[in-house]
Amino acid sequence: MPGLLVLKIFLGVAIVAIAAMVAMALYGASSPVPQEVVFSKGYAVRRYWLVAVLVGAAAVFAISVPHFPYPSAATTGRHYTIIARQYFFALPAVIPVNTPVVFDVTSADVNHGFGIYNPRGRLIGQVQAMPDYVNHLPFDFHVPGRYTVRCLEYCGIGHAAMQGSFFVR
Ligand SMILES: [Cu+2]
Repeated sequence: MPGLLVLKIFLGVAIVAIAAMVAMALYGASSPVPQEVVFSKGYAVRRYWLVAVLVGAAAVFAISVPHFPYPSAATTGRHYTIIARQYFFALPAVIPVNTPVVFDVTSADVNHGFGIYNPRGRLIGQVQAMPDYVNHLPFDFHVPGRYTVRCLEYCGIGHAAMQGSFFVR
């Protein structure tokens, strides 16, 4: 019963939110706090807040950027040109297994999506196919089989049927 669970969560959050608003209204109604008190308490924290946020953001940036999931050498490998158009893909018939390849993906008309699905039907990679622009998608297939390509961006009336396939062997 997911609907009942959602209702319970909604009611729980709503009760907490209403209780918080009532508490704030009661607190505000008691006695006005002088502006100097608000300044000395709140602004003391605010003075260091920007520095803390900047230091934290810089630390997260420095830690996470080296682990960015895209390879830096995106153009090493055998190149295959992929042209998407309404409503099909011009694809190579066979891609070699265990070989670094690069899909050079573009479009002949409007924006499309180039989504690769493995033989088990799981999406394993995707990139935009854009007119007058080439996106490079590096790949290394380790499992032979029939891979399906589907358009992942609505591109017109035939979008839902826009797919193709290639073999990895
Ligand atoms: Cu499409």
